[in-house]
Amino acid sequence: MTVSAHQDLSTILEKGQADIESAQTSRELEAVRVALLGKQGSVTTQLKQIGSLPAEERSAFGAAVNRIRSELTSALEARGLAIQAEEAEAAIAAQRVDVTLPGRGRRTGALHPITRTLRRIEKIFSRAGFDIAHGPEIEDDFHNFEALNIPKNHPARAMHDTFYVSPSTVLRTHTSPVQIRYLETHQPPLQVIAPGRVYRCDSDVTHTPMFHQVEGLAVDKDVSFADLKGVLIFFLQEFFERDLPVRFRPSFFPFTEPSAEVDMGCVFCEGEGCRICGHTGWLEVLGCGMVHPAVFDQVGIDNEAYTGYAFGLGIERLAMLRYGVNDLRTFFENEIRFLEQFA
Ligand code: 2U9
Repeated sequence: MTVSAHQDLSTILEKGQADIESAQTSRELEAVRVALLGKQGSVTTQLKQIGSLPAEERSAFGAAVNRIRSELTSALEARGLAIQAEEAEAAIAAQRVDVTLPGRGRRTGALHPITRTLRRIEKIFSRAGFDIAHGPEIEDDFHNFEALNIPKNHPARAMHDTFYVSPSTVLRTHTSPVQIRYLETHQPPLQVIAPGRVYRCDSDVTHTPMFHQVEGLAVDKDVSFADLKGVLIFFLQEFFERDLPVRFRPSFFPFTEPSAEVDMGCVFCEGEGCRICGHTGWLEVLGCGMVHPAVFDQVGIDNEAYTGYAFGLGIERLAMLRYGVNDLRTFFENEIRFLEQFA
């Protein structure tokens, strides 16, 4: 073997080994392999030359080329394994889940303040022995007006700002018709509340065309105004969790006689007088009275044998007083920053 041929081979070996070591990825290593051992690779080229050498040199040269080929093959294999291990490790690291990272907070929903207030009211009256009744929001003239001692052309009809569906069908203006239906299907003694949506054609700072009421009714022999006072004072104490003064002012409703409006000591100033109670120290919270005998006549209850009391309250108003909300309309806007405060 000539000196130059020998130098060629050792250069190929050294450069090949250096290239193998500096390959960083499987791809780079494969490129090095092709450059050395591929069809046109430097080692392959040397092997192809064997035939053109003088016969006496062929054996030694062939053995030398084969030796560097096997050395380079081993080096490729070793580097290949190392790269595979590194790549596997990198893939695992890339997929690793950091279980110590804090979780992304989840926004929890909450009940609407009107729903919360309604449920609170229902719970208190349930404890006092009241049944809960529901009825249609589209009512006929009889159940919404006539049976409640509000005949046609009665001024109270105008007061109710009625939405008419047809001349004889309305969106109920109060939940009283639910109680009329209850009286048609139940015998006294009875105690019932009727919560739900009611509609009045009225819209300004203190009125929305839909709002929520709870009305109550108790009928038995010898039910008195004293019973009514007892139930309402109990309710207000439970609802506001305070022992504020309560007063009954004479009023008028077609369906009750006598009738009264109920005030309680202002929850904001405790009776001192503030902007919210109009500097009177009192807040109007309820209407009530003894069921008018004409109403009993309409549903076939003997008004000599039975008496009853009734009351009505607006849920929005009680929710505003309990949560300190100063604008009725915020309950209907579904502004998330408003609603989130009740979560
Ligand atoms: C029957 C007999 C009588 C229900 C009553 C009131 C007084 C009352 C208002 C409160 C605020 C309506 O939401 S509001 O504007 N209601 O003042 N409601 S007595 O009387 C009845 C109901 C049913 C059979």
